[in-house]
Amino acid sequence: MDDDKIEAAAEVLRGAERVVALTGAGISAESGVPTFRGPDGLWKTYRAEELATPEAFQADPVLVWEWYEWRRGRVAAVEPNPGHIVLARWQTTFRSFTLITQNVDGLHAKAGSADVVELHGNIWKLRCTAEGTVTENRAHPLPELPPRCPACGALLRPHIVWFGEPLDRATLGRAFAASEACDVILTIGTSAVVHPAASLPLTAAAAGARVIEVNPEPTPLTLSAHVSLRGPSGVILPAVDERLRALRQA
Ligand code: BV8
Repeated sequence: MDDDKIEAAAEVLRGAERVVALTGAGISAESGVPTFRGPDGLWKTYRAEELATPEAFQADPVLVWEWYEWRRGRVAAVEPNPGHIVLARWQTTFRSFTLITQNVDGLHAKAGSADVVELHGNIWKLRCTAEGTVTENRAHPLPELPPRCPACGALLRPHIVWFGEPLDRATLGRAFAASEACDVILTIGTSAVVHPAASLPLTAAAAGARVIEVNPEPTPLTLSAHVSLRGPSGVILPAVDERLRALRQA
């Protein structure tokens, strides 16, 4: 861990009033949730881009549901890690703090974060393919695959944004508005290749915000980052938080 960079990040955050954090699969890696592009990202032989599409669901809803059931099982068995917990604490540390996630695992809420902007949906929510009604269902395993709507009998699908599908307009609007108005944006555990999520930090930087990146690997965002912290977020974020509190007490 590079102490100078931890210090630099804490210094940037010390004077910040409006802070945004954008997270990806990497923040849940230390909890045991597989990332998409990491070594454990594959399910059987499929890539996410193959299964997380309306075409895949149309072609074989049972296969797609088996994949989500496997992920629901993995997520149900794990707990938030110190990275999630620091971000939950930061919602009361700054005058305004907006937590935007690409993750569908719900671990931010489980760590105590309220009002999380879930760009790509939530794995514990199901949607009726006929009526569009969304229900929360945490049963694992689901009694029947594919699950059916109790009201009309139509197929239920995960309430998740698949590749080629638009994000919810209000949710995306909130994310861009917060990014345009922030002093600092943190990008944590994301490979920054999936859009429109990956353009949020660029939007913030273009509006004058400082960018702090947390990732063991460099990403397309590293060049735009004022501070790029190399390491696992479950270790880096508590270290930054500790320095920040010391600086604020000083
Ligand atoms: C749309 C839900 C249009 C599913 C997901 C512009 C340019 C190029 C392509 C496009 C573009 N605009 C649109 C596209 C197409 C596409 C896209 O971006 N494709 C990519 C692959 C190039 N985007 C879309 O299709 C979007 N929709 O554009 O609709 C439209 C508009 C109007 C009308 C009709 C259509 C929808 C995108 C959302 C898809 N759904 N998730 C599910 O989860 O089942 S995306 C999914 O993949 C995740 O949610 C996430 O967003 C992404 C994975 O990225 P990461 O989270 O970053 O994870 P990854 O594994 O890649 O990286 C992990 C990182 O963590 C690594 O860097 C690693 O080093 C790091 N790490 C590892 N361990 C740790 C760590 N970091 C910290 N600590 C650790 N311990």
